[in-house]
Amino acid sequence: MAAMARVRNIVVLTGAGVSAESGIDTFRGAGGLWESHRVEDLATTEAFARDPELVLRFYDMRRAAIQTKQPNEAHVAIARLDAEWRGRLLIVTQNVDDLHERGGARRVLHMHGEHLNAWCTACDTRSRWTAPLIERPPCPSCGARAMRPDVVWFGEMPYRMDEIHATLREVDLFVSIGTSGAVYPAAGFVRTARDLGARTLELNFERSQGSAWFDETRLGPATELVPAWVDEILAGA
Ligand code: BV8
Repeated sequence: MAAMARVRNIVVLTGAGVSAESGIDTFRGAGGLWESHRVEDLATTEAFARDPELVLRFYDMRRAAIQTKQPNEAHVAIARLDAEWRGRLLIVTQNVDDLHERGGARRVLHMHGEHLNAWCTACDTRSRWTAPLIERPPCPSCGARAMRPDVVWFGEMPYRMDEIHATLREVDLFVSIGTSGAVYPAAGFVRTARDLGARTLELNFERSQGSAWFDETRLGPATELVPAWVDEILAGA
């Protein structure tokens, strides 16, 4: 990357590609999660209303699966950046796994929710949850058997958007890692950052749908690209 004006504030956006080498399915790649399941059948409030058992089983399977996986070198490198970067840093993840946290990252924002939280539709409480939901267990707070995955479905508003936009307004460097740029509003963040004068870098296995908006795109596996980029940015800090 060409010599940059001093970078102080970084936003990192991650998608399923950062967890792919940990063995967690991506959504749109070969054998991706959605290919064996129609999105419309699983990740919408309508689907949940129409067939709650199907949706609960889908998320129970994925919640259990992530608990058997480990963070990879990309998660660990992002955590090293988090620990050593003296400026502002926000790791906005579209992922609902907990591998950023288990890799050691702290400044993580799950804009699409988290597998390991359950959301009670009766009392609105969110509880840490690692077990299945298919049996409709009672909410720890109100006892109602009304919990759903605490995951943002299509047509639902992603979490903490005000905070994300406030951070993007101050960003100097926006780095997108392992996302296809297929889903909004996340896919639009690069344009917001660019329009506000930030430099933009994409680290991905293949060009994303938003590649044209990035100053630079590096292609390859996250476990190679991300540690190398973190070394570079910390050396120039
Ligand atoms: C909203 C949680 C508005 C659930 C997810 C038309 C009809 C209906 C809706 C829309 C429409 N047009 C636009 C919309 C809006 C819609 C949308 O964008 N749809 C798309 C499909 C067109 N968006 C929404 O509905 C959002 N909400 O707009 O609300 C609103 C306004 C007011 C009031 C209320 C509401 C909500 C979107 C969130 C949906 N939930 N996930 C779950 O996980 O089950 S989205 C899902 O896709 C994932 O969370 C993921 O974040 C997201 C994007 O996928 P990626 O992470 O990018 O993964 P993908 O497989 O696509 O790509 C992986 C990439 O990694 C690839 O590029 C691959 O090359 C790369 N890779 C693979 N291996 C590696 C690698 N890179 C590096 N190393 C490797 N080893």
